[in-house]
Amino acid sequence: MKIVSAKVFVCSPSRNFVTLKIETEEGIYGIGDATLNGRELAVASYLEEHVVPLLIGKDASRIEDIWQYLYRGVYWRRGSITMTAIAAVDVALWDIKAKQANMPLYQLLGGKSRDSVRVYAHANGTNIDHLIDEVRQAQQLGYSAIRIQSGIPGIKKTYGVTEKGIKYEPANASLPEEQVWSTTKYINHIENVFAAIREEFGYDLDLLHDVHHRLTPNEAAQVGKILEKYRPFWLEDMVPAENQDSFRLIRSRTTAPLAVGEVFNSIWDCKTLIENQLIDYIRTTIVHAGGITHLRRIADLASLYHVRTGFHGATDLSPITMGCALHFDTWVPNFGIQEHMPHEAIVNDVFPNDYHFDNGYMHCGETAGHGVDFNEQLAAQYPYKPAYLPVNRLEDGTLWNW
Ligand code: KDG
Ligand code: MG
Repeated sequence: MKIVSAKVFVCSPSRNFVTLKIETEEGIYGIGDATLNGRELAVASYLEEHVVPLLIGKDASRIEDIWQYLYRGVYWRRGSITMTAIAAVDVALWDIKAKQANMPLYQLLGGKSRDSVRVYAHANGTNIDHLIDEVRQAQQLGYSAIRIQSGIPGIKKTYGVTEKGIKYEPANASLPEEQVWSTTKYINHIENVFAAIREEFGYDLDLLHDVHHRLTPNEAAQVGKILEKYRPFWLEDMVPAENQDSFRLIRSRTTAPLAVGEVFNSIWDCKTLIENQLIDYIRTTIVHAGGITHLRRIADLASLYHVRTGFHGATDLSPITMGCALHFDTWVPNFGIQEHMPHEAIVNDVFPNDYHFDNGYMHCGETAGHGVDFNEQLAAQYPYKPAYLPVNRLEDGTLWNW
């Protein structure tokens, strides 16, 4: 199973995606996602300049050894660019191995732990009435878990809340848009949001909420205390987590379940959080944390401490990551929930895939491999466009966390 070529593609069918295709002497190929929103070309160049030359001639079946080669064999370990590049290689190699075995990926991982994968939807309202409409629409599609985000009175634009009709804020500015944040205005409003949704829909619906790193640990503890009586499924990314110990303060003051980790890129970013049971859900994804090989280690560590998975699944992760995540979710014993934001039709045309949504659950499909392909000719019609996510400032102009 000698690797004879590895090619990197950057395309933009509605948003940017970086894709790695590895081919073997036997003609079996594998596809990996290498998309890092807003920093796409850095990963593409890392792969092209520094990884592809190392892969040619290697045995594609030695997934673990190639992973260690790209991780330990490089003096400069970890970091989002390196770990996204390693993930792309790893996923492409698992795809090849599963195709060679003529099995869907979940079978290679150990087989099914469940019949289907529970997913949560996004509901974003510019105000509470709009949010109620969005929650109702998601419920009608069959979702029983919904992430709720609301515009905040007095703030022009709030993270995660888009114009009516647009499902998600795209990274679409050629320079970052600047937005404003006020913790006081947010804390004054957030209880009204949860109270209104519970009043309208009752307690059968699981509600999730993402704070996107905006708070300090003490403010996060206050929000947890305010919201815990509305029984959130989880509160996500309440604080930036570089200082993992800061979660002790939040944890000691609230029983609201905590989720974190979509920006993490290795097991070392969540070791303290997991071993000290400071979180309930780990959101670190296959594409940004070294692929399936490394995510298995994170999930196994988490399982020792009653921490469950809740993979990031926003539309800036390509369908390759979604397909792989669904295979992983089908197998992993300590599965919690999977984020689901449907891609636009053109994205599914460029990345034909075998997964499907049905009444609040997803199914990974039975195609050999991870079930996601890449249409190179179609992709070539959508060249890369520079695009940034917004940045965030406090009302006095201080740069704040995104
Ligand atoms: O690239 C950033 C997005 O993926 C992120 O803003 C989405 O927070 C997010 C989520 O929970 O889906
Ligand atoms: Mg998030």
